[in-house]
Amino acid sequence: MTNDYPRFPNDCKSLLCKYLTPELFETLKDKKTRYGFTLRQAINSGVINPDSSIGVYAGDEESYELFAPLFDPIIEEYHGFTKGQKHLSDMNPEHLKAPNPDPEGNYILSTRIRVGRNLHCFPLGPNIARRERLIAECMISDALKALEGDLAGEYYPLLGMSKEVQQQLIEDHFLFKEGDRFLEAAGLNRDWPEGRGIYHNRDKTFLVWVNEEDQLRIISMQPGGDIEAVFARLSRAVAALEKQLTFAFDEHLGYITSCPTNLGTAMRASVHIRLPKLARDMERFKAITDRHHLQIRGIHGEHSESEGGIYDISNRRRLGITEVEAVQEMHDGVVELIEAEASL
Ligand code: ADP
Ligand code: CIR
Repeated sequence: MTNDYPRFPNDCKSLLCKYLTPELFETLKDKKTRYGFTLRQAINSGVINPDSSIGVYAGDEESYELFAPLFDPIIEEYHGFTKGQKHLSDMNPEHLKAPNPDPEGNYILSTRIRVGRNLHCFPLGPNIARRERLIAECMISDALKALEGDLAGEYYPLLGMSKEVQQQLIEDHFLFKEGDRFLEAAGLNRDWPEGRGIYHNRDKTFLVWVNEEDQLRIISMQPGGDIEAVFARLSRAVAALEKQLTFAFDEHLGYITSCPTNLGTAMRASVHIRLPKLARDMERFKAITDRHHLQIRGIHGEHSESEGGIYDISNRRRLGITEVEAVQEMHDGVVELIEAEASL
């Protein structure tokens, strides 16, 4: 047994700490995918950041096979999805029954649904080479140029964007932030900002992030709680992009993403919602979100805090359920959260 097993603090709660035993480390530590990705790279984010909730990233599709003894239990615990299951997709907006839970606009500030996608012929972000990232950017921006109607827009590379414009886009919840320490340790910020950018239509209701955590984050968002309209726009946009790009997909794991929490639908459907009274009783708040498999985030995305009683509420599970089911879970939970807030 070697002594290069990583040191984790005693109070470490990440799924990496939970499942990476010294024995498993020993079994996997010398393996390398065809694209050259290793266990040490896969776990670096969780080793450097022991406060990670998960702590692992894949460098390519093969990582999920080669390091399966580590990834599988993490995937199972996060999504409640087991090895024998097959992942099914359904992005048909007609199957969704999600009328606006807040037609008067008292609680929901905005709705956003995103999916992650990666090109099937490239390694994932943690392992992509500089030249490959630039080629991916070129392929994606070309595909975006062909979009029409309300999806038509412009691609804005991060390289050359003024700091003021970048900061404003981040504050307005349209653009990814810079310097995320979890992504940094995963190798996802290499050669920053080259190869990264954002596409959006005129109204900023349809956006695509290029080469952040995944090669594409396809986003539909708008003020208010019209979840059905947001989903329908996303579904249309994904179908239009699929005509031009081939995305990495596996029958068992669904859409392949760099973080195992995004596998499957790669979908996060969220509302920004004002719940100041319920927030004073976090036990009740969490009982509702747990029952509906929802995640609570702060107002500036993952690892941020709530401000003014406003929360980001989204589906937690993304694999082993369809896109329609993921959005339905979010909708049904939000209806119950609003009922609870209104009763207080
Ligand atoms: P991701 O959605 O890719 O998991 P984050 O949690 O980092 O990433 O969120 C990205 C950005 O999207 C943040 O600025 C966040 O505040 C914003 N956002 C998320 N949900 C909503 C929403 N329902 N309305 C407006 N902005 C949102
Ligand atoms: C972490 O482990 O905390 C980060 N690498 C982010 C994990 C993704 N979080 C999530 O809940 N979807």
